[in-house]
Amino acid sequence: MSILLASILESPSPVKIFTADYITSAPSLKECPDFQGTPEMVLVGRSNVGKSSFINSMTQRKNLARTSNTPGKTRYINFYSIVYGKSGSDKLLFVDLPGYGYAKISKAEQEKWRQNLEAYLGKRASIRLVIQMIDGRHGPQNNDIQMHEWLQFHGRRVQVVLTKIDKLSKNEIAKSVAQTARLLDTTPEDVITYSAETHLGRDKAWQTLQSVLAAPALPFEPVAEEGNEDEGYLSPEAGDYGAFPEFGKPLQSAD
Ligand SMILES: Nc1nc2c(ncn2[C@@H]2O[C@H](COP(=O)(O)OP(=O)(O)OP(=O)(O)O)[C@@H](O)[C@H]2O)c(=O)[nH]1
Ligand SMILES: [Mg+2]
Repeated sequence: MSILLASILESPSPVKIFTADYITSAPSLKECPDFQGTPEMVLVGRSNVGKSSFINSMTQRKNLARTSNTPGKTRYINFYSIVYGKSGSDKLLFVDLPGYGYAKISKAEQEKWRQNLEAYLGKRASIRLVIQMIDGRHGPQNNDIQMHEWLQFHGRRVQVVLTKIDKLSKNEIAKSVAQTARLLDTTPEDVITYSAETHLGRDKAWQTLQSVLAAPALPFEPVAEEGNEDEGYLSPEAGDYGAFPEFGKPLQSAD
């Protein structure tokens, strides 16, 4: 086999996107439409980490999701419908969430968002994967670790993505991956490094989404109402993981 042919076979061609459309924004779980089981791929992470930019990069659209230098741009639970694949028969939803760790909103609003997102992430049956985004320059912060543990404890499949790696050297990327794997108790191979500027990591991210969709969904039990100790949600064993990250918590380094 020629070297050229071998390299073409090895590097997958970018996933073909047929349509990528904004569908709706829901203020809370109750207002989220029923998409008849269409799998939801949910973006979580601190404010300004690059969640909306990731959606634009993955869908090869410049302005599908609203991005901004000002943290706190994304409000509500935003649904984007994507039709992709060889023949355009595959469909998924990207769900863009407000970022946590943004201190400049009122206490009341922070608490409202914490409750809305906890309910959505804890109870929505059609979530197939939570894509947890972490700024590659800073590594996981305490609220990222808290979110990671909460998601895993509640039976969510989680894919960690390190963002903004175009701002890092190769050496810095390797260090950031190692630190992330250590703090989130995963392996470096399981961490995707991504740049929404250069689209580095896009093929790997799509491969991951496709293999998640090809695998059976994890068995899912919606979390019980907050504060209902009879349901086990706030049982003593759950204590360490029962706390959902606060929205306005000041950023702290975990390392
Ligand atoms: N250099 C670089 N900049 C990025 C990357 N991803 C996002 N940004 C920039 O980071 C800023 C925040 O990006 P957003 O995608 O709006 O972040 P977000 O996580 O959706 O933020 P919130 O909606 O506030 O939670 C914007 O100025 C983006 O252009 C990246 O991979 N590389
Ligand atoms: Mg956003």
